Amino acid sequence: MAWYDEDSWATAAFAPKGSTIAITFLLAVLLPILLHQFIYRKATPTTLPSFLLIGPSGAGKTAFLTLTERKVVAQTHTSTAPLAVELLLPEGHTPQSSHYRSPGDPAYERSRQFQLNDTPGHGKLRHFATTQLANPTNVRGIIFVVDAAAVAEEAGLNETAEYLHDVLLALQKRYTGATSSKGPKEIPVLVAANKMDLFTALPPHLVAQQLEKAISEVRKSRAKGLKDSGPALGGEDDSLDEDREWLGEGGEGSFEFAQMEEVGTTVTVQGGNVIGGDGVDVKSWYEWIAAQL
Ligand SMILES: Nc1nc2c(ncn2[C@@H]2O[C@H](COP(=O)(O)OP(=O)(O)OP(=O)(O)O)[C@@H](O)[C@H]2O)c(=O)[nH]1
Ligand SMILES: [Mg+2]
Repeated sequence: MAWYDEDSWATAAFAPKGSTIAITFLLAVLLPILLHQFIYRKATPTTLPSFLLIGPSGAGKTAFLTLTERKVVAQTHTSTAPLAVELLLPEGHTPQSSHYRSPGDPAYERSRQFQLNDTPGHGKLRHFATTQLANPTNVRGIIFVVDAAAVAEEAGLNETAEYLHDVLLALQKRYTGATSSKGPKEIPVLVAANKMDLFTALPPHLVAQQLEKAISEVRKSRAKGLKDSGPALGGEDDSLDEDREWLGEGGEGSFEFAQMEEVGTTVTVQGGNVIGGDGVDVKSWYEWIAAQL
């Protein structure tokens, strides 16, 4: 039977038959639906983009979280356990991905949702933060909260710098240790210089400067510690050099936050205060969060 015969499939496909009309109708209706589902299957995320709140004890992490959640300042206590809260970006800030969407759009509302993960800052409880850092699935950014008044003093500055050094080093290791050729997703860091309402607080640019200086010192002393422990460990110098973890660019120069860009981490320092007599100012932090969403 040739294709042009009267009872061939080609003739049937063009004939005014009931079955032909039914099949054509079904195709016309189902094809766009299936296509839509195929294209948009990934567009609705099942888990929210999250931000990690890290920083030394008493910096104001939990205060910032409660402020964002309840819109009012509340009394906080030293945290002993991590806390994850689903939040909505406050009015007046537009998520980066929704700049061309109108506010009524459901996709716009969805893009405003995010999750804040608070971690305890006490020295003995930092494993909560480190485990989250080691496996940062869905983490869009890290908010490192700093007490800008505490870093004006030597002890506070050193504690903060050591913690920040370890956080940045963890991010660097994750980047350099990645096996995929594309490299892992970039994780930006916001250094939130908190407590700007206090008279003794350093302004943001000084907080950045002091932290860079102190991190340089931490880096130097860590490298020295490794070298000193070399013979005791029985290792050879070469092997030691290889796994030496050096934050930022090699060499003995000073550390700058800009060096982190090479390993996929942009560090931004922004001032603010969660509590204060003259009102709360955390706008620049929300702006930063909006830019990552
Ligand atoms: N003056 C002033 N005090 C603040 C500010 N933010 C937080 N505080 C106070 O700082 C103290 C510590 O704040 P928390 O948010 O509990 O600190 P944390 O970072 O969660 O500390 P841990 O839970 O121990 O890691 C609280 O008494 C807050 O009231 C601020 O902007 N200005
Ligand atoms: Mg806390």
